[in-house]
Amino acid sequence: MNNHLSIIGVPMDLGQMRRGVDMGPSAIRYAGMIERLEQLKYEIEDLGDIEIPRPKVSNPEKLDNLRNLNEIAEGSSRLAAEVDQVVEKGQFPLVLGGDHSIAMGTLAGLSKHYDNLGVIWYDAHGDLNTADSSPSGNIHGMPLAVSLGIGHEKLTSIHGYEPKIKPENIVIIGARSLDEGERVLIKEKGIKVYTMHEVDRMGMTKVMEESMDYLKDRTDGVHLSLDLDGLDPNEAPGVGTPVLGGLSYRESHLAMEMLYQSGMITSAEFVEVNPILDEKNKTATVAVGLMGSLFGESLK
Ligand code: B3U
Ligand code: MN
Ligand code: MN
Repeated sequence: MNNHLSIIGVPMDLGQMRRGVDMGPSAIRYAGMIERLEQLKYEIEDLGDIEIPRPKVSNPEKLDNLRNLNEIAEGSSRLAAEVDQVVEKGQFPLVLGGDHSIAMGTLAGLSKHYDNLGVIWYDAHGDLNTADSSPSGNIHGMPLAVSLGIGHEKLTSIHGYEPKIKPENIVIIGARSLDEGERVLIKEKGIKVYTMHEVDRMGMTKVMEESMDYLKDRTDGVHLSLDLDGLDPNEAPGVGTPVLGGLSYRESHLAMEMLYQSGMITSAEFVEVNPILDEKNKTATVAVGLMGSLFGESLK
């Protein structure tokens, strides 16, 4: 694995309605991320936080069912430029959210460096909505669709090209709350999904083995986009849209350890940590623990 990690914080809370997730990067740093990763002998550069524009109105309008469209597009472009530079320098981008809308910027900065960027989307949700299918108008439910080139032009064109990723290079793990429009898109595009049903039937070991086998031959890099709400809310309560029946702490560590062993992960982001909704920084601490496993803590 790349020995040089560059940390980018993204204090973004405009992709959904619950304030506080913009403090995710602080909460994760406070939970001891840097010390933890330094112990594993990585060279770490903390690039600080991206500046996110504040919306001018306190009750944001839902422009075309896309709440805070302009500010999110602007913040994502800034993130894309920063991620792009990190990859250009040959370093591993580790992005801290912020709500999941930031993945549009991360993927925009990454994907131009790859012919076939793979994506592991670890999440209770599909994040495959468009303005037409979204029940909420919240852009954090749309970044995977946007990265496929489906959605508002202001979002799909971030960083000047589209699409960022191909449907056959995606694996979704942990899904248990998919909207109707998302189900249609998954079928139509043939996106590989391991819902909680499959995780329970097959076990996490098999899910990860299959996912990694599937991505190995078709991709030249794999991004891990880990939404903390993929985990069960008993173990990661500090998230804006908790869904019962999620991935356990143990399954998640196993998944991270297997990814470390595979050596295939080339970038990662940890999103949706909301310290205001959390219990004593538990969710940020879980996120840092998962980073430990992803970067080889128990196996290095
Ligand atoms: N699918 C719903 C809910 C949701 C999506 N992502 C999160 N929640 N975290 C929506 O609003 O698109
Ligand atoms: Mn998500
Ligand atoms: Mn989610």
